Amino acid sequence: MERTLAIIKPDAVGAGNVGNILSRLQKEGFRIVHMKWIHLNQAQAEGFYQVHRMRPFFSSLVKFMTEGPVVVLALEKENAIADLRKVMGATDPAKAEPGTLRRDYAASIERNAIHGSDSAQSADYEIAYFFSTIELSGRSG
Ligand code: FUP
Repeated sequence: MERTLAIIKPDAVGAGNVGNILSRLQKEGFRIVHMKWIHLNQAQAEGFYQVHRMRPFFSSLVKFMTEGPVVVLALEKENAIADLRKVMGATDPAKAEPGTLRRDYAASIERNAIHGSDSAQSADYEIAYFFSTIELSGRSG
């Protein structure tokens, strides 16, 4: 079993698509291990996207990620990391395959509905970024 971190982004939360996205993830076989509703502040969003801090879109991305609440999920499944990326679709929804979450729910490369970890190392880092020791040591692990 593998774990990955997903974030239902402010555009999808604001549009009322949390239920649809959770339902789709569960239909695809992901088990929700941890879940959190949070409205990130600027420092928290900047910290999460620190690998992109030198990119031209960084400040706009941080502004978007703090415009409203997000739903953060630790998901478990065999091949969770690659499979979530497949269900999400390409970063740019115009290039995302039909039936992917970004094709169905995203508006642009920035307002793209959902985040998913891109590697095992990112998944470990990102799960620990959002979930505390008490959550990660509970009975769901
Ligand atoms: P992804 O892993 O598919 O989320 O995409 P990236 O890691 O390449 O980018 C991370 C986030 O940066 C994207 F979700 C949206 C944002 N981004 C932009 O806003 N503009 C860009 O040109 C590229 C990425």
